[in-house]
Amino acid sequence: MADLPDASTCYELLARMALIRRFEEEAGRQYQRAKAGGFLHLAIGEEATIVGTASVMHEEDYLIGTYRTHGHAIARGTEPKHVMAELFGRVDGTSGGRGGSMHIFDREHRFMGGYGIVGGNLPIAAGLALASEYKGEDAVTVCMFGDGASNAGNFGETMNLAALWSLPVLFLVENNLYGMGTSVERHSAQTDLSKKAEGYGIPGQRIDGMDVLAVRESVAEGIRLAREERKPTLLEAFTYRYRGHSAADPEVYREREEVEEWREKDPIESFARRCIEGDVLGEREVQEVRDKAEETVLAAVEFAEASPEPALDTLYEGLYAVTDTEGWYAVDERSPEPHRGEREESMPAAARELAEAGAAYAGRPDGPRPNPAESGDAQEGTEPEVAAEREDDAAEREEVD
Ligand SMILES: Cc1ncc(C[n+]2csc(CCOP(=O)(O)OP(=O)(O)O)c2C)c(N)n1
Ligand SMILES: [Mg+2]
Repeated sequence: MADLPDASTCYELLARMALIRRFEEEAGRQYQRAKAGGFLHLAIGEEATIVGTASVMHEEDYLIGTYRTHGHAIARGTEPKHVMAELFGRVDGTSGGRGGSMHIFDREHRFMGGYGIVGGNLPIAAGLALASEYKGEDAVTVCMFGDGASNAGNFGETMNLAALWSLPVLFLVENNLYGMGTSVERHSAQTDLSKKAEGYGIPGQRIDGMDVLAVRESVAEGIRLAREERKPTLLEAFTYRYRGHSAADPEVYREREEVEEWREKDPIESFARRCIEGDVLGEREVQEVRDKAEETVLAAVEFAEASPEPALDTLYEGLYAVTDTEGWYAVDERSPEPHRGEREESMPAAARELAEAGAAYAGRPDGPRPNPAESGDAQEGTEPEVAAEREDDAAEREEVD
């Protein structure tokens, strides 16, 4: 077991964990009151993994996580009131109120999200590390993701490039034993997740994610290896979420006894006890930590309530869209223009023509194949023609109406 650090470090670790716990309990309550919209994934129980990791990162390092990251942002230094305002969809939220719970983002504190696609943050982490490399920065990227995410295809792609290019990155699996309602034994052939990147040349280590000091020790070494030796590592931290996967989870996949067993290892209670028994903190200081957390969180709710909703005329701000293309934008090997079928909603005539051509072909497999490379509008559709076709379509729609 790692030795207790000095009193002020212990105080700070305990305070950060207690703040995140209280914040998330309140977030859950506000969600029930319909003050926070969208989805809500709480990491109650996982505070030691989160705080232990962030506490040994340098200011210039990057952290990227998943959709369960209110605590990660707070651990990185984001003010709780801005996270709460984001949950409330208000302008003072970390993403201007446009992202909500899954998209907390704070560039100033180098917290790079907040990512809703399972495993989607992995390649981004490699990209951040590559960017630091290009810029000659000393920064290390820490990428945290779930046990379920270790099955995503881009896990392998990311590990390969991270090792091949000697990127300054540390990967940390928050193994809370479940991907939604599916246990690790049922979702991963290799249940020792720390071994999952070995074949790519990335060594791994299993750690106790409920022990903030154990997490600190291993993460600090992983970060050192990344920073000084350009060697990525994969840490597997065993942790547990006491609440359901999201706010709506009947939790039929686990026994109450299992949750109770893990509650015995509560990362905050156990660390507070250790600090008191080790004579590093007193009962009074532990209570002070709780009181301060309460105060900060209640102030965060008040702040979020008072923050206005984004103005309606800013609805389209911050959106990326290819403005001269209808439908979604498609690029293929033929040409970069949009292709037939991709405008079907606004061009029913073109869509019908295409469908008829397909049906004709289906009936005559040996007959002439409609070839979009020759007959597609990328080749033949000049702008005026396309505009004329749209007008026809519009006229047709009016007739139907
Ligand atoms: C690519 C993708 N597939 C499926 C989902 C739906 N989904 C959301 S969370 C989740 C489970 C992920 O589990 P894990 O990686 O262990 O993270 P945890 O929720 O336990 O923190 C799934 C399958 C998604 N968001 N993205
Ligand atoms: Mg999980």
